[in-house]
Amino acid sequence: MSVQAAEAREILARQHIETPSWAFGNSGTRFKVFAQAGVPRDPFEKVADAATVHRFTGAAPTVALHIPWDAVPDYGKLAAHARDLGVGLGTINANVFQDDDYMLGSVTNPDPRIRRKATDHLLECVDVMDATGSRDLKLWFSDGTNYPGQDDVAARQDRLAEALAEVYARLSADQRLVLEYKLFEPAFYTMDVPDWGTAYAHCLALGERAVVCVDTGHHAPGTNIEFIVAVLLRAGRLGAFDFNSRFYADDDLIVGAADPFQLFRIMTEVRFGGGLDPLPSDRGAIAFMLDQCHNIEPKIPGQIRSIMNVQEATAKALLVDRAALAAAQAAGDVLGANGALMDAFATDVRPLLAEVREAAGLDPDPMAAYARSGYAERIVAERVGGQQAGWGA
Ligand code: RM4
Ligand code: MN
Repeated sequence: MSVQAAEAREILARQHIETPSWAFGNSGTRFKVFAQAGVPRDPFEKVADAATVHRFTGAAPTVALHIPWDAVPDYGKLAAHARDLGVGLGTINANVFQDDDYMLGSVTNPDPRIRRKATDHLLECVDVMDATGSRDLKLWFSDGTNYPGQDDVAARQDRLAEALAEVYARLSADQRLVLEYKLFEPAFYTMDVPDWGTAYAHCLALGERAVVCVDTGHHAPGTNIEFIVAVLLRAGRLGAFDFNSRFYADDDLIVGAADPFQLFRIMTEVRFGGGLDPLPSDRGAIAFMLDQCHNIEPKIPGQIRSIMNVQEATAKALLVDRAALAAAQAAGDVLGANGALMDAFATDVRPLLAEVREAAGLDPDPMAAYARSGYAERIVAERVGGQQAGWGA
């Protein structure tokens, strides 16, 4: 085995990808939410499904929560339940986009009462983090305007900065604020955090534990996401990924389904920027997360497939011959340099990943192993009655 393949194996063996609790609940578009049999009724069942994804992939040891979708009276109990099933609770995602009060915005709302209410929710999410031991608070704001003149654009930035500063000050030294941006939707004229530059500017003002989340679905068509990744990594502010695929807008499809080449290019920049290097502790590590909805496909296999797609893109990125690439770049050999990347992308990495799984005591084919396991049939039989979880839009 080449040194390159040996190193790739080692990095792949410890790659972690967080699953989102909401991927296991019912979801849909604004036209229809299709309920699926066996869907979790509560956060405990969501965690059980996340643990099942980890059982077959060995690569998804944590699950992200969304508050209040996953609100429980006792977070210690939920964390213990997760531990019993072999996983941990990860990022806490705040939700200030589903209350009637937030029609004109949450932390940027012109009404100070509503701003207070929204900021208080964010602070409560930090309380949840304290109870779950989570490192990251992920903030995505639906705030924005639909019409020119609707509100003062700069004043909204001031209100946002004020709320973020209050939340940042509440975090402990080992917690991070992860700010996510999105180009448009639900606001269609201005979003208050529309792009990485705005997110980065707020993070710079806050301090070094404020970092940016790149949700791969949250860009204009044709955006060079890997460039953004390289720039943020260089600045030490790439905090997290929300992985998903888009054909048109924020489609939330399985990562790597629409454009595996783009995912490869992203993971290549992550590797080059040191984002896959071993760290002394997990404190500064990039959070690789899925943020997806499985509207028409079964959810647990959808998550397993997503993990495998990220692993494949990562494996290909790790197989780029960096020495050959650097030599070609230094010599101004445009086609040679491009060829070094394309050779890696063209490699079938599935046998390598199968070996990595077998070495970890896993089935080399997680999709087939899950299908054989009977888990899908069991949850359909057991989860009868009650109210299925869903994102409630
Ligand atoms: C948003 C954003 C957030 C996610 C919600 C459900 O579009 O991507 O990360 O928490 O959707
Ligand atoms: Mn997201």
